[in-house]
Amino acid sequence: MADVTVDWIDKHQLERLDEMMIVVDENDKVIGADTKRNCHQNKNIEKGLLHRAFSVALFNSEKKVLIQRRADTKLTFPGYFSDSCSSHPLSNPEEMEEKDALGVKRAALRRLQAELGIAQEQVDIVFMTRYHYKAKSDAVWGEHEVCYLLLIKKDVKICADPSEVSSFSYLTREELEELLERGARGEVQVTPWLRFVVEQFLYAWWPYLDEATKFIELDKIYRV
Ligand code: DMA
Ligand code: MN
Repeated sequence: MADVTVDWIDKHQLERLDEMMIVVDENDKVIGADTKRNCHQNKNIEKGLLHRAFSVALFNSEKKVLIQRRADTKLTFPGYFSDSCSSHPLSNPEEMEEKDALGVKRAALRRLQAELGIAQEQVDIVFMTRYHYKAKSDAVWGEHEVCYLLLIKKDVKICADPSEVSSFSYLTREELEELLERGARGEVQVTPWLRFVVEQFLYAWWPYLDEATKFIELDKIYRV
């Protein structure tokens, strides 16, 4: 800890830096475990440290997608607009279970509850595909993940935790396009994975949400 400055994060986010991530190779094979703190430092990422993550796109029955703005106290990408919910499965037997991506789905349920107050029995999660990407948040911190993209179609009751999420809204395709354009003009900050997920997947899925399972690619890992 002594070698890193994290003066914008609060006690809650600081404690979360001890969470144990699942360390994987580029094919998503588990090769170990390491802390959230170590996994998100650019100096370790530059040496190849890679961890498993997930990203949720939640659509309501009006076919609008839930977008959150990350709390200003988040370690990485504070205050950025992002996907419905993103986080990491933890290195424990329940969240490492690979059959039907059960471990990642359990982690998603845990974080939907923690960040957005979404009751676990409310949701049915579909594992769509994976993408491998790397992005710097600042000079010290960044992301390097094999990320499971999860789809939820459900009207849910939300009660967001302000230490995780500063605001949220449901956007149409046009409103999301406008948000990404504002991001490109530097008027707002948008996470790199939100931009990738929307441009690579959501624009294509949107007209076919009722039959989105036809887009499932279980064995593929997109390289960003
Ligand atoms: C990590 O998200 C996952 C991706 C896809 C970037 P995060 O920083 O929101 O994780 P957490 O909520 O656990 O801090
Ligand atoms: Mn991460």
